[in-house]
Amino acid sequence: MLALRNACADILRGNDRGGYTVPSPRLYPHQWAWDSAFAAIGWVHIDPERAWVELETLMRGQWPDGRVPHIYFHKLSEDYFPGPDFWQVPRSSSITQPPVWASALARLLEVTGDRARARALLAPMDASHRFFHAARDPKHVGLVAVVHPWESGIDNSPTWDAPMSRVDVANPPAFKRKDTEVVKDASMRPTHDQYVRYACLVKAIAEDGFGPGPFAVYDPLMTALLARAERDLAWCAKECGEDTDATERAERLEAGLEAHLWDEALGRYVYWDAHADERIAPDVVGSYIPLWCNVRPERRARLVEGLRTRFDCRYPVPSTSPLDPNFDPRRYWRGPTWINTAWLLADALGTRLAESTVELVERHGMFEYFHPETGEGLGGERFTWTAALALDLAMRFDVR
Ligand code: 9WN
Repeated sequence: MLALRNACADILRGNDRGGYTVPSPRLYPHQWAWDSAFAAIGWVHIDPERAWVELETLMRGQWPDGRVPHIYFHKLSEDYFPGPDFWQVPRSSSITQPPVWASALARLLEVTGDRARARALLAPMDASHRFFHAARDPKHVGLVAVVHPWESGIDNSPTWDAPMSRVDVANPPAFKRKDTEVVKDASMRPTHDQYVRYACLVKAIAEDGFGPGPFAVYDPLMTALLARAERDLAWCAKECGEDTDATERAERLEAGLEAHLWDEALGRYVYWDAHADERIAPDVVGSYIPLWCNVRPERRARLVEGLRTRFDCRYPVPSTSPLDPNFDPRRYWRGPTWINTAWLLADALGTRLAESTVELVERHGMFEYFHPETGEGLGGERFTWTAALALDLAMRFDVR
């Protein structure tokens, strides 16, 4: 445990840029939203003061409409595509990311008991949640839609193939990728065609006044993370003696998930393209993430069964089921195992998942993602959330 703790501390300290932690020094050299929340969960075990600073810095990038941008560019440099010019925003991207920051806040408050510091973050976090209800639910059904695959956090999942094929690519903006200069094996990253579509969507979102743009897909992962974050925010507010209607908002999301995204025949949650009015159902890990929030017991049992039978491999949980025709074990979000989704499922799946996740990291290193059978480390190196969340699993599940 001490060796793991030291290795994780080394990654977090090495990726600290003074108030924020970059996800990976060469591949992702800025501040990403959900990465920062995961980093805070790791920092708590190493330096709780630094964990608070991580969340405070994250919320300083918030837009007046409440959105927490998915990337904040503290430094203006040419080391990442797309940079702020491409987003047409001075310092940030224009989309958001899965909201785990209030869940990180709850953890910090629980560990440190620092109510004053937590209280100062309640209003910005509340506003960040309201943004999703106001701007990411075009049909007003009590769910969260993503307006770009990058907003979903599981960016290159096969889920996006059908809606992305409908994106207008008639006038693509010029761009030069940086990711394939860092990750030399292009088979681990999205294709050129996918990047053209990502870029066209960024442009369309800017043309829509940073409104939703042409893409809107209701997402069980986003909805579940917000539902859980609303409950965690309600708990923090109560601890701090403040009022909030986060519990009512959580209930609305939980009801939305059950009413619109559950597929009884498949036994999992599915995605819903709001514009094409089409359900999207490749067998991907996001469909099971509602285990992280409050779902009905009989549905929990079916989700757990699905993960055990269709996602079985040496190092679970692969991002796409090995039984799904889209499974690709080395390409970004189309098959590899990621530590953050394992962490989100660990409470539901138990100690064995925590143990195999810690073993994966100890044997193969702090990579961005991993081959689910061989454990080969893939993508970016010295990856922050891999270190932060493996440490958290080791501590909470007492993995030795
Ligand atoms: C685009 C930073 C981010 C993660 C995402 C992951 C990847 C970016 C990219 O890296 O996305 O946001 O350039 O590929 O998919 O979940 O937050 O680690």
